[in-house]
Amino acid sequence: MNQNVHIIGAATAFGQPRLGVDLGPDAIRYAGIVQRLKELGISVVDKGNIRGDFDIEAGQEIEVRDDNLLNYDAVKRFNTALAGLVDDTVGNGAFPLILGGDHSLAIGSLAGMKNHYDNLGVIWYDAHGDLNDSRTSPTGNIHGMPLGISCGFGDQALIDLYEEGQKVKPENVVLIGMRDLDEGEKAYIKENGILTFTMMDIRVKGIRTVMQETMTYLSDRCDGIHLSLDVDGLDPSETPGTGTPVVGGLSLSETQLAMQMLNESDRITSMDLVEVNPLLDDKNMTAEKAVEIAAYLFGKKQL
Ligand code: B3U
Ligand code: MN
Ligand code: MN
Repeated sequence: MNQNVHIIGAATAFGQPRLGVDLGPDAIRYAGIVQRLKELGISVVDKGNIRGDFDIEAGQEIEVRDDNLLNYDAVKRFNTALAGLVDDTVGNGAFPLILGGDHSLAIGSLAGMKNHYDNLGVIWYDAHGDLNDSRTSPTGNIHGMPLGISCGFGDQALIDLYEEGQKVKPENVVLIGMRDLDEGEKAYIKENGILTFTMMDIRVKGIRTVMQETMTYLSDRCDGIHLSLDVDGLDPSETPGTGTPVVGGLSLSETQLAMQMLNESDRITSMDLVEVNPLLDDKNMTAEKAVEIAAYLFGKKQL
């Protein structure tokens, strides 16, 4: 693992309707992320928050368009700025740790990574596939679309954001924790043969086997591996402070083991830690779990 971490606060709420997820990066800071990583011997630089070239206003009207892509321009501007920062971070030899913020930020983080990796692998640890486009989305919320967009599916200007073309190949993607997939997403997974571990698969195989199979699959084909971890991948009893909780998720201890195995693989190049919403939380426990998850990725052990 790269021991030189740059934290980027991606303070966006534009990919979904609930205010407060833009406060996620600061909630994770208050839960002690910088200190915890430093205690593990990691060099940490906090680059502060990015909001794009605009400010969010509480109670703002959502920009409604007839194409089922809510807050389209704001999402596009925000992610263009984020992609540039991620690109520079990797160019400076650091590991970008992107704190969210809603999951639409992965459009920008993956676009920034693409400049450095031709065969970027992606581990999408989430209750959701985030593989919709405007046609298949039941909500129009772009946080349900970033992985599809990064794979070259959906709105062309978002696909071409920062740099023309698809950022990730569907065959380099692994989905873990799935339990709330829309019909269009299921079809996309089947058509593209995306390696998918539903919660049912995890209950049958165990998280250890799932992570082994994930890394065996990605290791040979990929030059870098980006972990995009949505805290709603965990069960809402563990991480209640998130906008679209789904029961029946991963436990913290399963996630700790998954992170420890990723640490030992020494292949992870970058991470999104997203969808922490302190306004929906209970005493900042979701941000505290997020810190715990990051600590295991960077080498924390129980003994
Ligand atoms: N699949 C639904 C729900 C959803 C996706 N991602 C989150 N929620 N967080 C959608 O709106 O696309
Ligand atoms: Mn999710
Ligand atoms: Mn997500």
